[in-house]
Amino acid sequence: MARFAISRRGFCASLAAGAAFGPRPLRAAEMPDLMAGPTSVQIAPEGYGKTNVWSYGGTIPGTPLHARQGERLRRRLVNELPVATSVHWHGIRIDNAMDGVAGLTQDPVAPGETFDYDFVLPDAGTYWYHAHTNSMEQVARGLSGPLIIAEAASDAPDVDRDEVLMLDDWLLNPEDGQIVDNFDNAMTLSHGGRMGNLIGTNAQYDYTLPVKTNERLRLRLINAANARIFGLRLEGVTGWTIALDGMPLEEPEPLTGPIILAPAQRIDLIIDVTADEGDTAGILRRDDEDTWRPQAIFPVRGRASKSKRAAPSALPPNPRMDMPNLADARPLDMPMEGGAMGRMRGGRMGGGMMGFRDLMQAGQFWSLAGQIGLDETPFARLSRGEPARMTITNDTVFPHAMHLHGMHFRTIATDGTPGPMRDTVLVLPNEKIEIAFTADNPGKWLFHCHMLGHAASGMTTWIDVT
Ligand SMILES: [Cu+2]
Repeated sequence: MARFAISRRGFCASLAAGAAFGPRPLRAAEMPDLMAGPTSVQIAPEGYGKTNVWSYGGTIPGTPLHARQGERLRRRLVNELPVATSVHWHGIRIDNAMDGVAGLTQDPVAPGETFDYDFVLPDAGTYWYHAHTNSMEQVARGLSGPLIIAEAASDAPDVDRDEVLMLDDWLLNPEDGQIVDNFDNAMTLSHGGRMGNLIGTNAQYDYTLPVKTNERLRLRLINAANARIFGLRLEGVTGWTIALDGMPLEEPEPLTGPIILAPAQRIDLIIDVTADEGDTAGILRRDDEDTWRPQAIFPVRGRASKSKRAAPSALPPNPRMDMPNLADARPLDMPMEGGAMGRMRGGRMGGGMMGFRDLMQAGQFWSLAGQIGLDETPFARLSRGEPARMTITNDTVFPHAMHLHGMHFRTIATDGTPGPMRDTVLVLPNEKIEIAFTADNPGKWLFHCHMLGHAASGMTTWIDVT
């Protein structure tokens, strides 16, 4: 398990000592490497060989990063890929310079070069990290990993085990089991996005986790897929949702209906295994034919020593979870247009107006508030601390998972009730939703669709907080 070999105090003391003699390079223990490079892993079923992928640390999912709330995370990205890259720390309310968005917060890191990521972790919870340079290709090739921030030891929930389940899909050539490399396929960009033909958990299509009757587990589900929305239900367990996108719910919510997990979203569950020894519990996924297939198989082997427990209590809240001040909030309007079967006539791009036909020629299919792709001018400029409420209207026939960098938001129901804090919200076709947040983190923050092909073909904009 990757943990810091040096305490924060120790690090500051060593920096102070070093300062007397001028700057010196950080030692490896203080800035561990995060290697991004090509490797091959067995993800395809038996009979196929290994699949060539790009990964962090040589594994899929990438090296799991673990730290404790309030600590600093330090990693030296070492780019051993044949292409430039950068790392985004998804959901971390981070120092803007460390956000990893090539072209907005940093230059892309060229092959053979390094970049030092060093930032504070204000929140406990389930996060993830992934490439944010040509992410539609780099994430699909495997560049993502879990980032788990533990609560203070005294606040951690009482569970027997804590498991990370990274859900993903892979588009593999059925002939040779290699990744299909038509990442900018106009058909997928203008429709629902790149869907894999091999779906798995932690890069195993038959992921199996043996459990015991009455065992209590914390499950951290992360949707790392490019475009797939997972519809899930659990069997053989009773469960509660305790956090969404890293942020604790005020009260654990009993699991009744299915779980919808859009790309980049996370959900933390507490589950108690109710199935008997010899039975199978698990997580089922609804497939395109509306049948339920196993996403994670939990064979029940033995009985935990403890009997059935009381319902879990809530996680301790993270800092800065106050409700945004809706009365004084700046209204922002975010219509989403485009895609196949859409009504988009054209939009602003590169400082001028372009018609839909020209946009299609340029491989661009979507707009956010009339703008196609990242522009020099932000979608909105907010003062630090200013509350904002944004109406997002999906005028397309496809769902979109909208992600705000640097700050979490709350959805606001039509009756004004604020929902849980999230960093990614699913907006269904023809749906209109409202989100509200306090612009309490200065910097240039991306706002984009996390269907990564949509982001690459128009659905990317930014908000400037000064
Ligand atoms: Cu989208």
